[in-house]
Amino acid sequence: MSINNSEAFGSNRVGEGIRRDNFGENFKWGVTTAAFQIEGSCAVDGKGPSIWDTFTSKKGRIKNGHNANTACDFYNCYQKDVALLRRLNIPNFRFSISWPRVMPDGKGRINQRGLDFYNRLIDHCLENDVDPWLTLYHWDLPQALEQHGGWTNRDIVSWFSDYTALCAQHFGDRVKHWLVMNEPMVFAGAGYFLGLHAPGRTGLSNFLPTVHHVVLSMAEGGRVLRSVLPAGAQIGTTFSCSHIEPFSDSQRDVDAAARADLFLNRLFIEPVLGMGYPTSESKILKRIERFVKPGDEDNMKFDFDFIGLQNYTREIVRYSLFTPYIHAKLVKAQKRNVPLTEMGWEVYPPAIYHIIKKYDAYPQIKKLIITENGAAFPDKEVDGRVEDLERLKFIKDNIEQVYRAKQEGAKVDGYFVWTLTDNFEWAEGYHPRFGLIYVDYENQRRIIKSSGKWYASFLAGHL
Ligand code: GCO
Repeated sequence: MSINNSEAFGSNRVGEGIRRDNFGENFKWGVTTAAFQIEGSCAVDGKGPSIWDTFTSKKGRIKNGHNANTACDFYNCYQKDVALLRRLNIPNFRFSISWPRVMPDGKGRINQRGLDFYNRLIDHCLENDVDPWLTLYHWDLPQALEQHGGWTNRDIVSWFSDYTALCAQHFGDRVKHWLVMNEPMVFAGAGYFLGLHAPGRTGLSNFLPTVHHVVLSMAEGGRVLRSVLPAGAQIGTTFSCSHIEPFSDSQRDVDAAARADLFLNRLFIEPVLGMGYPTSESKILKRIERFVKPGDEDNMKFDFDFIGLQNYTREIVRYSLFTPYIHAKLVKAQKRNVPLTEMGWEVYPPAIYHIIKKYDAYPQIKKLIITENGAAFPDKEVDGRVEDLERLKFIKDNIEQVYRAKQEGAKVDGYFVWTLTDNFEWAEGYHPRFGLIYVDYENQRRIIKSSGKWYASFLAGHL
């Protein structure tokens, strides 16, 4: 199908007529998903419960009381979804392994039926010329480990290391691209400080040890992968990144924006790059030192082959006396009279350009891949069609901004849309739809949206 972009969207200032070819042959195009958000089958074939199974079963945690017990039924429908990937010409498919599916208690016992599922999925991708990109941790910690303190317990570094080794041993012969963690700041911040995500813990006493153990595990995961995987495997990890601007030029707002940047954009990556935690710039963060043991500084580092950046919007930050610890708050997009997505996030494609430039400036980073970018809009199915022109424009505009950065010499080498099908959006339940493909949750019917058709044409080189 062809969509008349110029008619629908006017002229493109940034990337007039941008084509896949412009990015070169080695640029990786893909789409990203996460186990808990799509798989369902939460208690079959020997899978253990995850902290998200527990969290979603508690009253009042998820909007509309939704859970992910069935989600997109990907566990049973994976062949159908891989066929859709093919139809959309998407060459790279990023998905995550559910830790409790392969190790029901998080450590020790191995669940062969869980490993078999991922073997089938990986093989099916390869048979269809789709390259699997595997994320080891996309937030669904085994509940049994939470019973032992989860990420707040330093022993998790060795639990995670064993889990990583298991995956590397079983899938490393076929999977070439590996991502250790997905967005540590989001799961540490929302899950261990604000209590909005699983496991629902709050406060600095949970957050700070979590940060440190996640950083150690991320680097350790990298080392384990490097030691087990065949030469040539590409090892990365991903970070949530928000382009931040101060609300005004006042020194107080500028300083507040810098503090927000420290937590949202620098906290996890700098120790991994060998720069240590930015403790000299934050009194609160200095308290993390009580969890750091001799030798940790070295073990926090790992030389990743690529760094995944995930960006959705920009944030405007202002000084706030009443926000504990960081005295900075986000000025909600709803109050700024700007275009919004269904998540209430500002539609601002240049954010991804600024983010690429920001991380490109770290000389230690070898390669950047946009491992997630996308948007939720209120999709409507009309006569079997979903005309999501806002999402189409969002993705196209963001790709143009990636190109802008690439043309200026940034080391960005890939772009993955979040996400293939509509799915379970964590605490927001099923209401926000991010997919290139619409899901009717009543009957698991899929409908390729206009954005999906556009991406397919773009990837085929027809645009
Ligand atoms: C992420 C999240 C995704 C979200 C997406 C939209 O990695 O950012 O894990 O799972 O669904 O970001 O909020």
